[in-house]
Amino acid sequence: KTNQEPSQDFIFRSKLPDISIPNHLPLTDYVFQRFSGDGDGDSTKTCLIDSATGRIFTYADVQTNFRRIAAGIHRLGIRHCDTVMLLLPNSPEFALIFLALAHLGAVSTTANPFYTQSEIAKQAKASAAKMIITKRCYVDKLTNLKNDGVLIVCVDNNEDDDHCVLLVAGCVSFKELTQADETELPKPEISPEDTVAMPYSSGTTGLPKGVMITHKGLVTSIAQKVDGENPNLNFTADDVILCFLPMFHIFALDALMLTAMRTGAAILIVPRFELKLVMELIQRYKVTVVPVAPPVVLAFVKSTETEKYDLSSVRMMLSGAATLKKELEDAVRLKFPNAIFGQGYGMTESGTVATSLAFAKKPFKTKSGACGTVSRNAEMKVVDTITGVSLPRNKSGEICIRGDQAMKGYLNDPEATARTIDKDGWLHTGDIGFVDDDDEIFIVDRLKELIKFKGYQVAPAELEALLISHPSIEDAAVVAMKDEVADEVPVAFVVRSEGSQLTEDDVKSYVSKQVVYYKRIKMVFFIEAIPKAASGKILRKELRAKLETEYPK
Ligand code: 4UV
Repeated sequence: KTNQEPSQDFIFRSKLPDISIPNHLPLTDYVFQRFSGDGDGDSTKTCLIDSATGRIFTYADVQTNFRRIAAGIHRLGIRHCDTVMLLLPNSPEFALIFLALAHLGAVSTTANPFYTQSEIAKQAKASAAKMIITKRCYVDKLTNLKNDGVLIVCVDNNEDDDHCVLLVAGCVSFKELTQADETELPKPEISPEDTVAMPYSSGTTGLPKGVMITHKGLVTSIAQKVDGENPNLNFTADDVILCFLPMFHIFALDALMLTAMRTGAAILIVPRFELKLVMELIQRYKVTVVPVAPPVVLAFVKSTETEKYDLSSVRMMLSGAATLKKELEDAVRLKFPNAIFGQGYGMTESGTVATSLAFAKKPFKTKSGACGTVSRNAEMKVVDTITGVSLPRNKSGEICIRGDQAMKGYLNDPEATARTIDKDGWLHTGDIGFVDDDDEIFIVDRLKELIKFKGYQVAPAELEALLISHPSIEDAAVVAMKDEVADEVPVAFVVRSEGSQLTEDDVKSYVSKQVVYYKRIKMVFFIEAIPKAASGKILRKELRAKLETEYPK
């Protein structure tokens, strides 16, 4: 319940009691704790299923493979605290290599394999990646990086191809790296404060930044969900958990992949979401847990074919990464009558902020539309966006979170870190919401400039930088426009240079050549000047209001 601390802060906590979290352990030791020594896990159980090929990796296979791959990567010169980019679609290789790098004490910077050459180069350079692990089909986008000395490793390489180092070739011949001897690997000295994962996120403002997530942070985040007598997220060793959400994003990486592994569940890996295929897989593998993002919920709700498949095995559906409308939540429940439906709410920087207590082993009654209740072993407060004063229940303000699960900071950006995590350790999410009388969180708006296209991040500052690099563009601002399918799409306000005849199509095609599909500008509005505050800050609220009044859809 709400505590009134001496500072008069209203602090919200989970209804579940705090637990002891072994966050001194390196990530892989913690995740596979039940499968080592006298642990109660059955190592012959399936851990990973590759839906594309039918390959299966047991818990024993996964551990042997990631240890060998770690030794192989070490042999190639990667050391403790070095950064390696994972540029892979959802696949067992993604999981094995992420675990191998964690085991080695190295850092995985995860990126979308659909990124363009320049998006990949920006992240690889900013993160100082020494190696990029990818597939042959993406190698063409890496030529410049290769010339700059970054080692490119392909998981599906052929022996006769010499422009890449051999890593994994199909399911049987785990070559060079998997043939490495794991006993060769010197025991890595991993500190709980070492970074293990570094996805990129624009956070509350500006360009994408490297989010330093530590071993301690991830262990805490996983434990908050699945450890304890009454786990908040009751995954079990009997579960088959579907993974089509992108593994490079924190939701699938943390709340799905690593969390599932801690519990001994099986993870059915799907390269990308395709409704029919997913329904077929649910039926074939008797999938029990389906983590989703709101556009997937919409696809299920709109489909006229759900009745053709036996979806009755699904007992849990967890949505996150973007706003889910109450009506949609109510509608999807009808399609999965045996499933509990609820939301998780998180942020790359914060770890999981909240998870529905409907998923607990001993569940609580929850409401449709709620984003869950704050995670155990963490604190939450809601602050007035102008005064910073903490607010009581049922009052909307900026959601702040504090706990060991949060990031260490942004790579090489102490200013952005200080803007996000204040001196008292509160991480400011940039989301507006409130906590109701039953401790449930409702997100009502976003203070930050971030745009979310189907849950994917689109940073306005990144697109604005691209736009003003065009010789015929004087100034530009990018804001979100509401969209039924994608939730939000980026649209641009553009000030043409004097005498320029630039058209909407010119602007769109200029941007689309340089960015992944979901960052493409959907509409362009030419205006005289971008409204700005005296500080030079774009007045986005004004532009959003303009969209609603002057350009209604
Ligand atoms: O940084 P990011 O792309 O991160 C995410 C993370 C999502 C989750 C969801 C459930 C989990 O258990 C978990 O560990 C991670 O999306 O974007 C963060 C922003 O996305 C919006 C909100 O604006 C965040 O600051 N967002 C995320 N989840 C929700 C949401 C939600 N359930 N409802 C509304 N907005």
